[in-house]
Amino acid sequence: VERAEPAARLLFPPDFGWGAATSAYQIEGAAKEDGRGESVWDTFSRTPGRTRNGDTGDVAADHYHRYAEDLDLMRDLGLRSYRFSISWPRIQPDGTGAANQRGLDFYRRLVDGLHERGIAPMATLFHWDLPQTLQDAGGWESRDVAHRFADYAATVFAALGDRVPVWLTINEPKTVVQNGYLRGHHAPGRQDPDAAYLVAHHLQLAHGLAVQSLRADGSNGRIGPAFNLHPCYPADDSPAAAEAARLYDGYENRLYLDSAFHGSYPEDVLADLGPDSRLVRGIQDGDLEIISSPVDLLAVQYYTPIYVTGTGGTVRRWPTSEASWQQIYPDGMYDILTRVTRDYGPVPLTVTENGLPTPDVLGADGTVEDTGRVTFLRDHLAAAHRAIADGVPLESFHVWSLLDNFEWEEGYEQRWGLIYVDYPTQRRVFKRSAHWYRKVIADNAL
Ligand code: PNW
Repeated sequence: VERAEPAARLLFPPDFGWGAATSAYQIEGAAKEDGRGESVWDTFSRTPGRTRNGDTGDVAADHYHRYAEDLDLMRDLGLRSYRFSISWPRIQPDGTGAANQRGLDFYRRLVDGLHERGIAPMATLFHWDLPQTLQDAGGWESRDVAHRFADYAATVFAALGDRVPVWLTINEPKTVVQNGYLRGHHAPGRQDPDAAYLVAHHLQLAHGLAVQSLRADGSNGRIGPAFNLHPCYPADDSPAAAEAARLYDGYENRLYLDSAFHGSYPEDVLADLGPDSRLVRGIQDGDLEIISSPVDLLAVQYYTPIYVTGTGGTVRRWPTSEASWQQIYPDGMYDILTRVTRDYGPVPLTVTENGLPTPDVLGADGTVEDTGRVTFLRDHLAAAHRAIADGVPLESFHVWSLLDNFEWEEGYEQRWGLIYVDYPTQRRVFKRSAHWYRKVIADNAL
């Protein structure tokens, strides 16, 4: 069937930051090189039974050695922005003390290579690879670790502050809390709700202290938090579902947004946790002022909505991707971007992650036909475009991920990249979605 008229093109703002994202442990490999220390993810992934097939990030996509080739791929894709993370144990092998120069040099080479290709660097300071030494000293349950993070951040700003325009503090504090400390399927593998929310507080404190470190450093970069936000909808029309969805939203979203942007924790969550919770007991005078230190932007990561029943359970309404937790719902992108603008703005927004895993195979003809990813990205970008048209100050959008990589407890089986990685040879192949995205970027339009 032929369409009578071609669909209208969706033009993006002239300077829109088309991007892609990665994180250090998921792509770098070179786990024992140039003085890198060990992180909680080395420990976790090397523990039998923790990851699919026992996969670890020891080699990953070997980006530490292949970064120059990867930079050329980013240039070929036409990226305007590249979001990566800095490995804390490469900079401070034991989580404290003098900087490891060889670690800093790697990121300096990467950042300079981005500038040479006209790509703006966006650096995340912490994407879950806590130095193991700090875990041994209590990890994020220890308030002191927030201060260690601020020192690490200051070290990074001193070395790279003149050449990184955008910094993100902590990637998805919620995922550390929920997956690391509630459900236990991420490092450090704990299942302790009371510890989990104290960890949330210390992660938020670490964020605020790092913002203050950047201001003290005096460099020009902008800084903000990176939150994965799940729109929480009532599963039905009952008042009970509405109320349960609201509390769910407190735990998923407002716990982090309210503290960082309004300087308070949500009353409903605090009441639900109770006065004896370690979170409530762990809040000291002045903490919320630190946590709500003014930021320059808010980074939003959107993957899935959640539908909450009257008893606080969840149900599925949309098809899931290969990731069982992900329901495919593009309108959620519109809802979350407009909601944060309404409730926490005005603040410039960047989408720092959006994507899905697909069952990609490298064909005999050398192509990878990830049509599901093309549809997903097109629909989510259209929703983001609609949000921009309705006044949301969205300045950039980063696909998760640039490359196939180590998907945490799922190991290498889930492929999230625009670019296929043939792990035995480390050969990179543009998937159909990469060719599609290159054209979107070149046209600045869908
Ligand atoms: C993000 N959820 O994690 C991370 O920032 C990435 O490192 C990761 O590879 C990517 O998403 C894909 O999983 C998430 O349960 C983990 O909704 C869990 C959820 C969302 C994002």
